[in-house]
Amino acid sequence: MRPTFLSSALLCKLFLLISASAKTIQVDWTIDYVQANPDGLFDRRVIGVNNQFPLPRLEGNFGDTIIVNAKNNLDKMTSLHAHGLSFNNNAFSDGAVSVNHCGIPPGKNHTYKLELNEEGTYWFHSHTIADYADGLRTPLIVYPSKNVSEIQYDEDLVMSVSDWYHEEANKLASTVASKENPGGVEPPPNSGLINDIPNPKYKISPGKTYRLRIINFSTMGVFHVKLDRHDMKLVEIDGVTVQPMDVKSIELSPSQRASVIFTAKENTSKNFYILADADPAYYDFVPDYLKLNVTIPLIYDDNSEYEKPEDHLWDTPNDFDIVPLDKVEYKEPDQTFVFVSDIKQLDDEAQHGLINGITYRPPKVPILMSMMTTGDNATNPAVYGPRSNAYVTGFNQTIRIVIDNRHFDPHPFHIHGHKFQVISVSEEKYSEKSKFEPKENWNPARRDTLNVPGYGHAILQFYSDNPGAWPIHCHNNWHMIFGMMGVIVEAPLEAQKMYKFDPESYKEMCALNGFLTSGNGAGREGLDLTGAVDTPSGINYGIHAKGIIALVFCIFLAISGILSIVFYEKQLINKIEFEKASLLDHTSSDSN
Ligand SMILES: *[C@@H]1O[C@H](CO)[C@@H](O)[C@H](O)[C@H]1NC(C)=O
Ligand SMILES: *[C@@H]1O[C@H](CO)[C@@H](O)[C@H](O)[C@H]1NC(C)=O
Ligand SMILES: *[C@@H]1O[C@H](CO)[C@@H](O)[C@H](O)[C@H]1NC(C)=O
Ligand SMILES: *[C@@H]1O[C@H](CO)[C@@H](O)[C@H](O)[C@H]1NC(C)=O
Ligand SMILES: *[C@@H]1O[C@H](CO)[C@@H](O)[C@H](O)[C@H]1NC(C)=O
Ligand SMILES: *[C@@H]1O[C@H](CO)[C@@H](O)[C@H](O)[C@H]1NC(C)=O
Ligand SMILES: *[C@@H]1O[C@H](CO)[C@@H](O)[C@H](O)[C@H]1NC(C)=O
Ligand SMILES: [Cu+2]
Repeated sequence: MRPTFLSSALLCKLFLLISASAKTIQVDWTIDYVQANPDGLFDRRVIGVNNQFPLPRLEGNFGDTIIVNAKNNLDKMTSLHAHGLSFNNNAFSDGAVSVNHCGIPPGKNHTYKLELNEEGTYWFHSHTIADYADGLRTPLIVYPSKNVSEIQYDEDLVMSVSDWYHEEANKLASTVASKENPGGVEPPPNSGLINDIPNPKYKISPGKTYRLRIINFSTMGVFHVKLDRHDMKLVEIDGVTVQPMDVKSIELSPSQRASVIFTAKENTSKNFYILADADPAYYDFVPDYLKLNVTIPLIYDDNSEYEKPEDHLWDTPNDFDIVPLDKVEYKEPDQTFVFVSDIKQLDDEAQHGLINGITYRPPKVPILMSMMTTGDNATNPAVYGPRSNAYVTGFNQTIRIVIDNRHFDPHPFHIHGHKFQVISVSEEKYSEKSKFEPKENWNPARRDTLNVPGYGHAILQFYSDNPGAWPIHCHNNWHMIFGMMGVIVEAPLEAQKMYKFDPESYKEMCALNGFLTSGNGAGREGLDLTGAVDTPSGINYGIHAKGIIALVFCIFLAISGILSIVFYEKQLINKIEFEKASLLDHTSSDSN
């Protein structure tokens, strides 16, 4: 195409602007265990970087590239993933073990390349078992290329919220999976953490305008955040800049982000609090020691007194009222997938996270590598192996995904590689007749993580312009460990043209983590899947009648070994009753 004089001049100017300032930022990270006491209550071993915890923050401007040269000094495999970045043209750096990567073996190095082509608030975390719950996570901030008139502010503030365990979450992941935990209950955290430190506080200056970027690092907790007695305007969700909207409170599910703008008061005679309340409805049970409501000082003057906070009404904006600043109009889908998500028992007498009846098990060859090495057969989902939950899309298509949640737990679903449009979220059971009304000129909210209500459903859409292999999984880390994951195999034939892939160059590193680097899901040619990972399968309802359920929360993501848990049905029923009760409690306290 020959650009016109005007547009080429413009493009040239833009390019010069970006390239003049675009930098490559190199960081050296040695990942290792360190001692830390992040909640001020308990000293423990955590996963840190360069002998530090919390981790160094990653930040850059739009157009920059961050190169992370990571050395794994742990005694086990680990990995790193930049949550929310699209990795367009860069799918091998997404870091999801068994999907587009093999993970970093102990003692080895790997270099991740993060191209900052999307501005906003992201986070960088491990994608291996419970490593991120044990500390391997940090904010990743991409500062805007230009200041839009709607969103003006003087300074950035960053706040992470998360739940925290005193026991190592990686150990919990294996005891959750043993006879020692007969209830099969997801372990409740010991505390809530802000910024991964004991006594976080924010010092602000009168009259200044701030952008507070909030990131939810939680394993399972949902938080409601409010700046007491300050007006908040929502301007970003999950890396998508939105038309400013007045909000009273912000709810964040695990891995979601939001930015709010607020202006500090002119008067420094009082200090205030930021309130971050964990929602008890999302825990199996709330132990006495768990402090749900955390307050963080918002300091104008160290000598001023604190104003007692007003009641915090959890009044979060609805995704359907949020409008992205850049318009992407709603389209009818070209291809639709329905994902029935559930947690059920399979023929190994164990309980698993399921998508369309299949629990994800890592294939012998990471899916992106099969995609690159199976020629035309890459468009056949069977090629990726029987437990890979692979769904193949075309190129440049509008893809619709329906998540039909058949379980009582809500699931915060996350897709790699895309910011999807939120088309519908409903507490009602999904059926073919489930309807939503597309609005005229609709510019639906876009985000990368969406909470799908218990026994409800959600509909989301994205445009398949990013060839690669992208996990779609529940970001409740326990559920992900249970295998609640599928993989979008996006435009495989385009991916083959786009990437040069040499299986040899990955062979050594992958072999150390138990992976092959070419062929189908079994590492063979064509559709010969002899020896592929092919268990467990079948839903065994018979066991219920016998009164005993064995719950094996099977592996996930290339972690070797099976996490298993055995428990009695009675305790499962107790758990369900408990969840119902706490939901009821929550609803009644909310309406007070
Ligand atoms: C491995 O990574 C560490 C930490 O970034 C760095 O200091 C070291 O030089 C790297 N080693 C190699 C062989 O690249
Ligand atoms: C945006 O505005 C802030 C505050 O005035 C300034 O620090 C920043 O450099 C501006 N960014 C750009 C890209 O102009
Ligand atoms: C973070 O996600 C957890 C799990 O869904 C949720 O309980 C918590 O409220 C979220 N936090 C925020 C600030 O939204
Ligand atoms: C600052 O606020 C306090 C209490 O809200 C008030 O008593 C005082 O008069 C105010 N001072 C100024 C300079 O406005
Ligand atoms: C936490 O804050 C919410 C909202 O203000 C309130 O309804 C709830 O009772 C508080 N919970 C506790 C345990 O203090
Ligand atoms: C896909 O979309 C891109 C960007 O709009 C365009 O350059 C390309 O020609 C399209 N390819 C196909 C096969 O539709
Ligand atoms: C695709 O699979 C078929 C059936 O196994 C096989 O005959 C064919 O050679 C395969 N094609 C490629 C390109 O591997
Ligand atoms: Cu879930």
